Amino acid sequence: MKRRQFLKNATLSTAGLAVGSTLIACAEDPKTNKPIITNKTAATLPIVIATWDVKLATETAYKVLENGGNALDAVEAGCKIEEANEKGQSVGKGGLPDRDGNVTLDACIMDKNGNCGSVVYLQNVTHAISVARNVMENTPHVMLAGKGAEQYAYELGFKKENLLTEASKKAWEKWKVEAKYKPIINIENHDTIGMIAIDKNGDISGACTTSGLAYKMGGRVGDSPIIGSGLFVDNEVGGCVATGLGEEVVKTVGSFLVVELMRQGKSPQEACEEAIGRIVNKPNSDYKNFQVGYVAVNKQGETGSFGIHQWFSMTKYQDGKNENIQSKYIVKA
Ligand code: SD4
Repeated sequence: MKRRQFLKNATLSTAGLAVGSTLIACAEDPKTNKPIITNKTAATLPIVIATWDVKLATETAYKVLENGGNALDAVEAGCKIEEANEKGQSVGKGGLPDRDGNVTLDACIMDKNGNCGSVVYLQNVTHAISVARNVMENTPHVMLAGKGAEQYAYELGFKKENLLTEASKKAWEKWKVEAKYKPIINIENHDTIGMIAIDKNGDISGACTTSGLAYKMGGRVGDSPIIGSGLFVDNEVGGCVATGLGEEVVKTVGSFLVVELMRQGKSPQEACEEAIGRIVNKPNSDYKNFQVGYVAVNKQGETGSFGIHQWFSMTKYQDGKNENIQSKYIVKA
């Protein structure tokens, strides 16, 4: 494509542009108001990244994108896979309950235009992420909680289900024998799904869904449904999602922080590392006893991930390749 023709096609904003299925970095020169093509990274679109080893979820999302679907449809479809997976004990059906035996879900979603929707403390409905999307698209609100969120889900036609599976009930009963209330994430076994996708147009959306911290206090809400903490997307910069001990993510507004650091020029990897640094470098941080992990992607299609503990990973689907990648970390297993 000739440069003049490219400029004609380009939007005059600070943005990455998809040309065919390849992304070219593009920013506006403040003096001339003309786009500068930096060609920093020619990443192939589409891209899907997610927290933990969730290859079926990333594959599902990637297929949506390959078939011409947008990033928002992709992240919703991907997250639904884990919500329906009864074996995953941190998301949707089969999630571990709070200390009273109630499974309560938190989820949020964000689109390329900066719109967002969220549900907190949702019970008896598996697909919290789809309810969150409906809050975003079909209500004047951003967040619905508890009974109100559940009632809204039934109005939309979602069916009432018992989310406490036999396996999760057994695990809770075993926990009750000692019933030690430790607000520390079970670092060996958690798989909240957070996902960011960039579609063929170069547009970014993200989603995050969880049953939260196992055996939490009734009413406890973590980072996952809080825009800016569990998830943040800025279509001009990139997106980030968090997993791990939500309280620590909320205290540092983690995902927003990562995106803002990318806006200032940090790579996704550097931004994730700095955001984890803000947690572990606090005076008296107990970070050896909890996990927090971030995955991020920027508008140029570069990705990064970082966790406090070794057992954090990112799943990435790009160029037809679906891989689970061990994240860099601070504390060795
Ligand atoms: C929370 N961040 O509720 C969630 C838990 C989590 O994998 O990520 N589990 O704090």
